[in-house]
Amino acid sequence: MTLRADDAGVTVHPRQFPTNRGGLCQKGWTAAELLDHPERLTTPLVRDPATGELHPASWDTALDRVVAGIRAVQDDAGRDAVAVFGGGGLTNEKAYALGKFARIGLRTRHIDYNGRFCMSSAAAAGMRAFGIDRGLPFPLADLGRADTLLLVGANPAETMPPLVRWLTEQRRNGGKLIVIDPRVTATARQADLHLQPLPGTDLAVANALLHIALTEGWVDRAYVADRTTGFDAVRRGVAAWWPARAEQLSGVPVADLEATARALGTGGRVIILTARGAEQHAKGVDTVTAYVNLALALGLPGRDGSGYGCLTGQGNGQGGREHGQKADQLPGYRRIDDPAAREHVAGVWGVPADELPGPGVPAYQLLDSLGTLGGPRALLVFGSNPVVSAPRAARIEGRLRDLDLLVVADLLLSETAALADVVLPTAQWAEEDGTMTNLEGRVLRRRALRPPPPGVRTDLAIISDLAARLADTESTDVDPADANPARVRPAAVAAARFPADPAVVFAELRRASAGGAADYAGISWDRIDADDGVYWPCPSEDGPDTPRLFAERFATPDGRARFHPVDHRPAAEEVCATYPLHFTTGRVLAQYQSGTQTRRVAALRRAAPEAFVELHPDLAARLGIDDGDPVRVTSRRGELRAPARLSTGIRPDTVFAPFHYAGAGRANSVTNDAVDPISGMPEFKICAVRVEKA
Ligand SMILES: Nc1nc2c(c(=O)[nH]1)N[C@H]1C(S)=C(S)[C@@H](COP(=O)(O)OP(=O)(O)OC[C@H]3O[C@@H](n4cnc5c(=O)[nH]c(N)nc54)[C@H](O)[C@@H]3O)O[C@H]1N2
Ligand SMILES: Nc1nc2c(c(=O)[nH]1)N[C@H]1C(S)=C(S)[C@@H](COP(=O)(O)OP(=O)(O)OC[C@H]3O[C@@H](n4cnc5c(=O)[nH]c(N)nc54)[C@H](O)[C@@H]3O)O[C@H]1N2
Ligand SMILES: [Mo]
Repeated sequence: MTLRADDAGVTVHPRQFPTNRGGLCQKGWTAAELLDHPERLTTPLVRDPATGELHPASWDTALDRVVAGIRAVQDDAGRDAVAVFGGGGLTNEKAYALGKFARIGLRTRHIDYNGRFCMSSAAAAGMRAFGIDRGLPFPLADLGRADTLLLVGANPAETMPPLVRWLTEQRRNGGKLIVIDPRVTATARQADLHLQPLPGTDLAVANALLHIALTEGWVDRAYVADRTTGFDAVRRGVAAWWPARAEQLSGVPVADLEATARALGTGGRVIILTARGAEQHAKGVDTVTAYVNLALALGLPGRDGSGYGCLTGQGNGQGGREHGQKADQLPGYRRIDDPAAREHVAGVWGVPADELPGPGVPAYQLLDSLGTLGGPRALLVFGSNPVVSAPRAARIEGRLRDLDLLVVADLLLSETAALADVVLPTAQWAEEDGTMTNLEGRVLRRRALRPPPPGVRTDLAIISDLAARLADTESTDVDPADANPARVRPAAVAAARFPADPAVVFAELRRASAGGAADYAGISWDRIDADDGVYWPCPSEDGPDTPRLFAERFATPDGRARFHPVDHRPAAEEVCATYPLHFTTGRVLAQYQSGTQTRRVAALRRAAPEAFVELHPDLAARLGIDDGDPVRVTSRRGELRAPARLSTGIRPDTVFAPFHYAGAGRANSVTNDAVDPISGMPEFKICAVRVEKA
């Protein structure tokens, strides 16, 4: 199968590749249509203060405006008055350059990225249990061999179509697929067993599953004794989660809990995977931890063909979280508050370690502080559209409007770019080289197929240009205590520090990551080509890479995995008489993320033209709503208007909407901005609403 997008000059053809076996989803093969889309940005835009409108401008004008704006707020309010917001779709090279630019170009502590809305709960749970965060600690192909595969809050049939081949293979091999989702999704329809809990009750379900495994004697005592610590507290905690109690809370029948526990506890090769349905909660870290506890008690992690993993979402969801876009992080998955990490990275960057700022704050907290007293007054956005994708989006939209300076680098005029003072047109996937790291921790090449359109620069070139201009205008009165001549950086030095060539950036990333958890030191572009991808950690060029983690030890100081006792707690917002229904959100096959790109592709627009509100026919009847009727979903924060879509596949106490749309159909007008205390993950997957015919 080879598909060619009209006039794009680029042909996207699936090739035989071990990860997806040549599979490519509809979004993949229509992506070429965007390359020469009429709405593609090909010139910078600058807002005219008199008219308030965006006008085309030269790169010089646009970049001068950015630099003047940054200088103004930093001179007035200090370096942290400028913030950077990145994205998990950026290549490793860009994510790395952006983190470095924030820390030593802008010298601000404020950088975070949309992965906080995506991967952060599973990442934090993985770190605390295993001492490392790699989505899958084993190759994807293991899924096809699993006797039992449990998917918790994941709908790969719509969100990761290439992965479905492994599910099919698993079934063909006689394996059992169990899906936990409040909706009968395309994935749940393929399952042998579908558990349909109330949103936000996955933790209780996991504790009950472990309770049953303990009662039935399915816990792997030898593994627990040899390879883990902390089981006793977990055992005591789950003692209170007898199955009938979990049924009462979640609505999952005891018989289904027992059947699931049996399949996991007696299944041979067993894999447990979580995705956003379980993770995007104010208790996301604890919920993932409950499934990790279950996996550890059954002796799965590190056992051949078994384990726990998280289905990483964005194009570079894994690599994007390793090289310094996170508020608390330096390249190689190092911590910015670790003195040894600071020394190492500052050495690679050629600055004194004490010049590196400290940790910033997680994404939602950052966005919510913009333009407020003491908060950042300028924001640079690369690869995200928070006006659509942030929780409680109307409030965040207001924060963005309060900024002195909003700069957005994008290929299209996203809803966030439309609010910007300066919009910088950037290259996209087919127009630049780089690397991405997939959910298996496998570093892959992304190749330029053609140059960017005239007038468009790559993100790396934009960062390089900005660094040079900032150095040129560096004022010594930013911080008089720092007026040290050794720190003055002329433009040429700054530009050399921020090379625009991705190959040069990758070479530096390798050195910066050396010795870190996500060690890329031994990964060269040539080796990636030769081996069809290289799994980190890979510390030396002539040494092996690491397709499988945990076979002998975990990445903790004592080599043992750590149990953590976790208990169910209610959602941050519970239903009440005024807001009696549960609202949850997610994705549809034909739209991607905030929709900037996919809402502009005709075939995808036809397939999924507008937002909808999915509700059960019994609920609809009670509310006097027919299929297709316009409905209003209201929460304490705002409302969403979209046509009703009746489905017996959803619980009658829960309504669902996709989050891909802007305007009246924006699901995030309704969502709750409560966040997980450990990961900073917002509670996208549950809040309380009222539904009416509009
Ligand atoms: N088509 C398409 N594919 C995508 C994307 C896209 O936007 N569109 N985005 C990519 C990205 S960045 C990501 S992160 C992944 C996300 O991939 P998934 O995690 O598979 O996607 P979601 O639809 O957000 O959530 C999965 C399921 O969680 C269920 N759910 C809701 N609340 C709960 C709950 O409380 N408990 C449980 N157990 N389930 C619940 C929803 O009904 C939904 O079916 O997809 C990636 N792939
Ligand atoms: N209610 C609700 N909200 C959610 C979720 C949910 O399940 N429910 N899921 C959350 C999740 S998991 C995620 S990942 C976020 C995603 O939401 P966002 O962070 O908004 O991510 P995208 O929509 O992918 O935005 C990417 C933007 O960057 C642009 N872009 C693409 N490639 C590049 C590039 O290389 N460089 C630059 N400079 N720009 C580029 C695109 O055109 C687009 O405008 O949404 C979160 N929001
Ligand atoms: Mo995501």
